[in-house]
Amino acid sequence: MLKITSIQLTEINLPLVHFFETSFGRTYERRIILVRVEDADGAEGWGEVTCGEVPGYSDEWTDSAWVTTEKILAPMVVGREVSAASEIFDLMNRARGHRMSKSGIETACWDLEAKKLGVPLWKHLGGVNREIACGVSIGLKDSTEALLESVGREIESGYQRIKIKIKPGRDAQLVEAIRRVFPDITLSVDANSAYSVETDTPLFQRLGEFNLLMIEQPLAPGDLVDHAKLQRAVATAICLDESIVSLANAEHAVELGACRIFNIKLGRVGGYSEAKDIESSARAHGIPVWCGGMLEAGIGRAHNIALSTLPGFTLPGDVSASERYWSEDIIDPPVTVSREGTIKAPTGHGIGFAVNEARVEALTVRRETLRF
Ligand code: OSB
Ligand code: MG
Repeated sequence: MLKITSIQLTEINLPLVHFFETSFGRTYERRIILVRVEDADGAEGWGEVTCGEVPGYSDEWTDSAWVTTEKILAPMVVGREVSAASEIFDLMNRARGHRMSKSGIETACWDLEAKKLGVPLWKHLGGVNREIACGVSIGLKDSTEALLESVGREIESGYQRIKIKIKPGRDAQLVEAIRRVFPDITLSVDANSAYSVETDTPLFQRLGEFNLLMIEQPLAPGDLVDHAKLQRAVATAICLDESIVSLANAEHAVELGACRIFNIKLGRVGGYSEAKDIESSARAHGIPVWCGGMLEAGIGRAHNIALSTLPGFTLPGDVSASERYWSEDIIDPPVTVSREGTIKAPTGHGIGFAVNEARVEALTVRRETLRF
């Protein structure tokens, strides 16, 4: 039995070590909502809402997530009794969408449940990978030289796969420049929906010459049909990110032939219940998956590590070391990556990292608690 008696929201402002730029814009500082849930026994769990500061990647953003969680979602969960964390997502099903907000609460409940059981969350989820393979996502830079330098540094650190962001006008020439210096590295591109099948199919055909592992989300999120057209026209595997917000989307993508790989993000799909369903469906269909990132602080990062231990996660994800983002993370210890480009699944209970509450306090700009 699980009965959440309070949900506390905390907004922290956390400057990035280096700005991060995608086809939809540049971020210097994160505004992150942390979710702390507590039950009648005083047990606690932590989650992180992974939306951005503007509705660029998805339609959720920090302020919309705050009011939605406070006024709509938390009241659907606080004081309700369910048999397990796996039922929390369904408690919120009268609210359409807002999956990142739902995920903040849902993942916190899974952490609490694993802590009460006295097991690492990744084991509680059915994880099998004791070490996860790590790649990095490199944003758009001010110059090609800066990009090449960044690629070199990440390869030197041991990361197993490099992904670069592209946007119209800054695509093939970046890939070509990287391939000239690094002919053999495992390389992907992520377009964050910036292209169209009508005008850009020849570009993606040309990218086929560069032995890319995948092309991530070239077209609009809702456009599975156009992704299927593009996948038929190009040699490189298409990976869907923004398009896959539910198990139904994932199965439609497979049926249409819209991609050959999925990126799974906890926030985008509404938490572990849906993420696990997508992972097992993908595994049944022979679709490899990997865990995406949303520039998470430590709590979100810890949840991504747990998710990545599920058996279908066979490709290096975007889960990387805390130090790439933060001068000091909000968890202890921070996430570190081995020379082989791996992260060990933690042995501690729940998410397996302690929340540094003094650090959180110092970064807090607002707090709100909903009680039963
Ligand atoms: O598309 O994967 C994406 C960051 C913000 C929004 C969308 C994306 C990303 C990343 C960064 O690629 C992944 C990370 O390092 O957290
Ligand atoms: Mg992406």
